[in-house]
Amino acid sequence: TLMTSAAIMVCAAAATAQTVGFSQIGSESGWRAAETTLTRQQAEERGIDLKFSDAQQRQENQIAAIRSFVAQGVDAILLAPVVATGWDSVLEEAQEAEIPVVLLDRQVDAPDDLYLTAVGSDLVHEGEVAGQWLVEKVGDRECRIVELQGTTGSSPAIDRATGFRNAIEGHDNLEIVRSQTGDFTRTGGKEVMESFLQAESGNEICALYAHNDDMALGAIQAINEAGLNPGEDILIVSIDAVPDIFKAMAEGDANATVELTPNMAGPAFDALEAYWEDGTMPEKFIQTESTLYTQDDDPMAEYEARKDLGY
Ligand code: GZL
Repeated sequence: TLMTSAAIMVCAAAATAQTVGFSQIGSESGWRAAETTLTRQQAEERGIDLKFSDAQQRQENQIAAIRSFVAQGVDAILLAPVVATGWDSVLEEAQEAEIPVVLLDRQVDAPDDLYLTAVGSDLVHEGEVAGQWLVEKVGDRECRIVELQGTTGSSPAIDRATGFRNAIEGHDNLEIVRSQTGDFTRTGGKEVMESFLQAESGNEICALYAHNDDMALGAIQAINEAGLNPGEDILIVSIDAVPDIFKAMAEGDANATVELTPNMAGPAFDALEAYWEDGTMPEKFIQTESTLYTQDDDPMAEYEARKDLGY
């Protein structure tokens, strides 16, 4: 049968469509789900054929996915690395196959010639912004802080801990009295906050610093169930700016969040398209912004602006 000219054009376009393998960590948080949604949308808009792999938080699954993408001969690989170490050999395999790798939202402890570029925020700065907000909020008041850390060994957990400690250094009235990973999940945040409340019963907890909003939202549930008032008795500061943290702010249950854009794929695909076009080499680190939002910033308007973005 005769193919229409449009069908022929589509075939031609498909013949030149780039194929990109995406090794995603999983769906541990609302932010992670939004990153996946936006990556799929960006690929669709740009005519990129995206091969998606969900590692369910396991590095070995990410390494297997990268090997599979290399075997398929994809044109590029996106990697959101669950932890910072253990990537050198698989990245060398991609390099030998001349397949560019772009890191999304987390960093790796590996030579930077093993990836084309890394798109992400300044994770230390995010922790500093969160800590600075608390310093200003409490003034000279004694403030015993509990901390819900991200996934152990991940660059956000390491760097957000560092940044927050940088900010409170020299303010002896602020002290981190408990710190434990909640693995970036609501369940983890709730369970660890319950243990903090039990361990600290009789002692005042002035604030919670959570490395992401999902752990903060789980902790808010635990604080309410303990008969305390989140956002009042215990100040809550976290990172991501997912829609539900703004709803919590509007209800007086949370106080501040540091925004992390879920659109890492836009800058990643821009860099890849330039590289595919004429070998343009991007900066090694493409930094996204970190903006503080508090209860004073019309939280329900921020909720409305984000609620349909795929969180
Ligand atoms: C940070 C990113 C973190 C988010 C969490 O860059 O890797 O992973 O802050 C997510 O919500 O789990």
